[in-house]
Amino acid sequence: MENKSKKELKRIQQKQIKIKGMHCKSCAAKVERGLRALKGIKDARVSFLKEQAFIRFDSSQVDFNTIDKKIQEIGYKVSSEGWVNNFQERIIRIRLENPNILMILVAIALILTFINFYRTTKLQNQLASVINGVVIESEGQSAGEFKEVAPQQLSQPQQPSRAEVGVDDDPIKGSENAPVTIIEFSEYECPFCERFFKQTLPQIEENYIKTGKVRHVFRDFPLSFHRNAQKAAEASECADEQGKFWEYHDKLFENQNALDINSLKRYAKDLGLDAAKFNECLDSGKMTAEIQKDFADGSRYGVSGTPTFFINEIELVGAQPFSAFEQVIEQELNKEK
Ligand SMILES: [Ca+2]
Ligand SMILES: [Ca+2]
Repeated sequence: MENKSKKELKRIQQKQIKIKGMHCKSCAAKVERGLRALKGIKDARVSFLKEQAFIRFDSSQVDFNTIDKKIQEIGYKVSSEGWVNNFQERIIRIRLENPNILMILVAIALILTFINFYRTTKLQNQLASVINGVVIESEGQSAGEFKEVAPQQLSQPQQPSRAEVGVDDDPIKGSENAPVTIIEFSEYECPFCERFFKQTLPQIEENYIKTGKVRHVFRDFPLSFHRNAQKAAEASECADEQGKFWEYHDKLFENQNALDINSLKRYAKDLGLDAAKFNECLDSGKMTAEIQKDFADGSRYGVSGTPTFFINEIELVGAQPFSAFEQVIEQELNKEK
């Protein structure tokens, strides 16, 4: 009997992995859901802030390759650092019906109150979980950290209504009367935005934009940790001023590795724009406020990462495959009928 339970323990493994490219809460929630759906996964928590996942699984039912493949299927990559940790499983289960542990927790809470505000807040979160009847796992620094982030990951982004997500004054490609509008919040330095541009957008363009069913709106959401994203967005608006937004937009995604000011100016010249006018627009910061407005609007709509799309009122996050867009677009087109 004891042997059997030892065997079971051996089978259950904990791993912490680095996942590349998650830029939003809902991306992490999606990975988490995907992993949890796998047979043999006992628990999965994903933090987009740390780009990490913490997984507990039964190694007799699921192996690393399957997990790795699942993450790739969802659209992300286990980083080259790969499986970085295999810490010992020591789980302290705290339940409401165990008053001793609950009292210890309360005592710790009191001590922590005097240590600092942050730690107190953390413990309060734990207590809240206990009150909700949730089993707390607290051992191993990482597991604890994940726990704090996980509830935020799981909160679903606000679903804005059709009226709320506006096209503003931003560039539109496609028929004015198209029944479906895709509003993209994106930027030029983000690798997943590039992936959407290269792998998915051509199919949307071919099947829906050219056929008058969909119009595509591009709004700016430059992430602060991308050094050139703000200026690149401004440059694209300067190109729009001269009627060449989409050509310039394509050029930037085709040259994502070179988005410094000189390159931005060179691309304008290559596309036959009035260089003096373009440079003056870019250098003067004329479009700064426009980009900031897009960013503020996006944040208000619940955008927390790029690329984020609103297909009519439906939010789609990340560089999803064409099929994901197709499904929502078709659903919207059928509503029109
Ligand atoms: Ca705008
Ligand atoms: Ca804009």
